[in-house]
Amino acid sequence: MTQNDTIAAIATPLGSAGLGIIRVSGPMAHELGQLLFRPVHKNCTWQSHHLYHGDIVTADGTTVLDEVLVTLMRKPHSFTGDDVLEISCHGNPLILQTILEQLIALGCRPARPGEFSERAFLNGRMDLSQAEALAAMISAQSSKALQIGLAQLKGSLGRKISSIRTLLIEALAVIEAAIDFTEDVSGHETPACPPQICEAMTGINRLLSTYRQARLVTDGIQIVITGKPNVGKSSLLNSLACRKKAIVTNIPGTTRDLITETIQLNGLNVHLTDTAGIRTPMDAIEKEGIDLVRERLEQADVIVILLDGSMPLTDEDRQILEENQKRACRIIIAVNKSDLPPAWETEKLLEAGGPLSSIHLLKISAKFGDGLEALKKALTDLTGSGEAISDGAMITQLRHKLSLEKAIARLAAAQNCINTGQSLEFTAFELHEALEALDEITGKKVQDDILHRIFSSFCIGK
Ligand SMILES: Nc1nc2c(ncn2[C@@H]2O[C@H](COP(=O)(O)OP(=O)(O)OP(=O)(O)O)[C@@H](O)[C@H]2O)c(=O)[nH]1
Ligand SMILES: [Mg+2]
Repeated sequence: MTQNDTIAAIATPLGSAGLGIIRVSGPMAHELGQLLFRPVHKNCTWQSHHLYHGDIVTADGTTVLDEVLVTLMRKPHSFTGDDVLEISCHGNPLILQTILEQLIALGCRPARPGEFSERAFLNGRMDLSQAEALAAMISAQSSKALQIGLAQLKGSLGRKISSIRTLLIEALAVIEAAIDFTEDVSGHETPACPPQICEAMTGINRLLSTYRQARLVTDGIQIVITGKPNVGKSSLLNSLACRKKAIVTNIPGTTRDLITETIQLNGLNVHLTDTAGIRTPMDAIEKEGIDLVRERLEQADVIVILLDGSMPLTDEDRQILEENQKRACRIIIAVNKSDLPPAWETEKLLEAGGPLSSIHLLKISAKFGDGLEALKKALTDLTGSGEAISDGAMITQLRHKLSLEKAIARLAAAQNCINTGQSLEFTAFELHEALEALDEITGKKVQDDILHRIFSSFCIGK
């Protein structure tokens, strides 16, 4: 890849819209602007970051293509750090495509996916975690995911990594000074483990602990509704989704497949799954449906076990409760049909003790909506995903998680080297390796193929 060529791409989605933007980056940006743009006012001086009004014409200057606004952003104060020209035209794909073709005819190259961001990274305009945040923000599906992306874009993760890095450099300085000293003086004592190593490990562990929550925010929460037939699972899905998504009848065994619906709850995406009622299957189809439920329960972040409060509990109910005891930390028991006279005392359920005793227990009416607000609150409370995000230093990418785990392992090895009195060179080596693992996150040190993989997953024009 060379940064000496000039790249161009349509930066807005293809389709009819009020406006569309073409982005050009590279040394020819200014010249291309001069060649294709006819300003309305003759005093167009191409001052950086100024908006000019005029027409875009064909490369041979004979035909006007559109009336536009153009901006030149001179390096290094641009998104990519190179000269950038942005042409804001009318959002017709034909216009956008024709302007792009004129730019290419004059020597521009069509940009690859993510190439603008890649240049921004290579020019030091952002670190790799910020570039990744940008991509995450563009594809964010919920307001909370956007919030995390924005914080990371503002450099929250990069700053946190940088402060941990500083600790390791300090620790390394102590170890390297001790190495020099032992070379000069014999009969030395092994130094104590620099406290910065322990501090850095705490910081990394704190970041790692944000991963699960951040993934819930970015990917959404998987909620599975289970229970025996006819307790009202499909009615609950419909009520939460505010539409008739699943068939509801009074015939037990109505639902056989998994039925999914995504709703927004507290700024989060919540993926609800309604399932076949669990009982001894009547036929092969029902058996298949029940097998699917068991599979889906394994992947659920939260399980809603629905019981029918208007009918006595049965062995089927008890079996479902028992089967899910091991998942007690992510269970909500909702006792449905609270609009009907109760057939048993709900609270008694928890008195038996055991893992279920600390569980969320709610009374609801899926049909009439009673208790659904409390249920929604319990759903987000249980995942901890409704909590406000403080300084935004969270990790959302598996790549970051793996690098942090690598760093922790290296630091543990460094501690072990010191504690077991091994040569200090080994400790220094482990600290260097930990630093490299951290540098993979911000991109200070990262292999080309990883870079390529990251940026090629971006959209064109970004
Ligand atoms: N009174 C009352 N009836 C309800 C309530 N929720 C569901 N029902 C009724 O219970 C029956 C079964 O409801 P469904 O939502 O189909 O139950 P399900 O658990 O999905 O049943 P399967 O798909 O067969 O497993 C229907 O007649 C519903 O109208 C409720 O809150 N109150
Ligand atoms: Mg159903």
